[in-house]
Amino acid sequence: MIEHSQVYAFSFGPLDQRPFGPFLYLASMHYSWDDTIIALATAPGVSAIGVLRLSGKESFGIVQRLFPSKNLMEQVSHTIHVGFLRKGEERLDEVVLSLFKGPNSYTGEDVIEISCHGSPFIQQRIIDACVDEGARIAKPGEFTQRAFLNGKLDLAQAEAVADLIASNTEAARNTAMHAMRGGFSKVLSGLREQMITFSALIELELDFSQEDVEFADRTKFYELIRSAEAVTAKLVESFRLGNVIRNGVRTAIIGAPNAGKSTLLNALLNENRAIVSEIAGTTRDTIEEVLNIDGILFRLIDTAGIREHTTDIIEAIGVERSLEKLREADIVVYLFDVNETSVDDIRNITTRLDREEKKYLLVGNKADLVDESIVRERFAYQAGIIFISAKNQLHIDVLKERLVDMVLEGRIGQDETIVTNARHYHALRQVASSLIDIRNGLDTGLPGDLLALDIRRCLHYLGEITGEITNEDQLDYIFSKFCIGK
Ligand SMILES: Nc1nc2c(ncn2[C@@H]2O[C@H](COP(=O)(O)OP(=O)(O)OP(=O)(O)O)[C@@H](O)[C@H]2O)c(=O)[nH]1
Ligand SMILES: [Mg+2]
Repeated sequence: MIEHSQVYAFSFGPLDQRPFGPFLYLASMHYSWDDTIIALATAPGVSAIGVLRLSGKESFGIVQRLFPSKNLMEQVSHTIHVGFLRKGEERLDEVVLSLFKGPNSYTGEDVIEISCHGSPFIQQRIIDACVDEGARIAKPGEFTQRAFLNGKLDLAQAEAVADLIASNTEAARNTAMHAMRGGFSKVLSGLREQMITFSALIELELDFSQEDVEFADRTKFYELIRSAEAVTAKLVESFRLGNVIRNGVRTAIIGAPNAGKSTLLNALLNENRAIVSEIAGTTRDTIEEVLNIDGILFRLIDTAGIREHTTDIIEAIGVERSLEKLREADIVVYLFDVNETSVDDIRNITTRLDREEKKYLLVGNKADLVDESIVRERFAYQAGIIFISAKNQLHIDVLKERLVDMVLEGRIGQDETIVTNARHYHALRQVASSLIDIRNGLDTGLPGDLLALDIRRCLHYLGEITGEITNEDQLDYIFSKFCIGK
């Protein structure tokens, strides 16, 4: 079904020595498909307008047969045209056509977008008519897959398109947008190019192995590997933040019974979500709610108050769950009643949280019942405690700010490259480990041919991220997770 006009094999050393099996090594290519695909590009359901998109060789031919009032092939690319779509005598709808002639289109092929009325019935009639004329319903992500295969986007950028569509917070949108514009790819392809240069020189040495020459300057290469390791480590580390941006920050509110955890949850959400009472042990099960603060999604978890010795079985189960939530949390908000808590209690708690290697915030509640300055003085040894009154909504904004700071740690500039994609993360970890092997190889004076093998492994995984090296199954899998019409 696919016919490719130019495919260049791209590898280092003889093709039969390629170490990673049946991969497509892509350098520069242009695909053209026999079939023309169609899908609804806007959300299904009733709306003001809906957009249908066609891509492929026959786009113009298919729409032309339904749109008799103008000769579409004679029109200039990137223009719009109003008229009726007809099937035989029947008028399907009055529509606006946007014409994009390849290669200057999203997919690189001839593309037509049909803006029609937003009735699912009309949209289906138009899709059926196009299918009758020879179009095929697109698979999920197929438009973007074609864009990728035509070199319009690299794989990391294409995946960012999916992230962008799925993003539901400001922070998620920013990272996806940055990746889509190629921020991530730029870092990696820069690295890859430098590695390729060295790799080529080392491969060249192999051809002259009898003569004992060194073309590749080992000291320079060593420097390159060092800086590559630093870049990769930063990217790998950014995944934790990336993950959090995509999926939300798990924030567990932990503390003794009656500390005011449920009251705090309600104050943060600004609604009466959890039951509050003066009876210790009110919350038995955990309650989860999401909250967007400054574009970051927090998954707030209210837990059962933790006390060491409880005779109530249900409460004991609740406590067990709280401890579990504590272990799973990205951030722990440790809430305590300033009137009931001693300095020693706080010391014990911080030792425990430090031991669990948890990020935590210490929050002293019920500050309304005492003179705040006295309390501040009492806990002065422990920096960074936030004093609030959950009940009176006092300093809740300070707590929110601190939560955001804690996630970002001042790191997220608009242009910061953050890895949000698990596939990239796993490939980057492989890159990191092969860089260590290369460095060790240089340290121990490993022969060129073995060094070359490690370098190839590293290049392979770098290329996997941007899609310079992919296999077809993997591509199908990646694009199948897109929505239809994209
Ligand atoms: N004065 C004052 N009372 C508060 C404050 N926050 C909570 N309370 C009261 O403290 C009591 C316990 O509050 P909850 O929110 O149910 O406490 P909890 O930590 O969820 O308790 P458990 O679910 O039993 O672990 C209630 O009577 C609240 O009204 C506060 O800031 N000031
Ligand atoms: Mg509670």
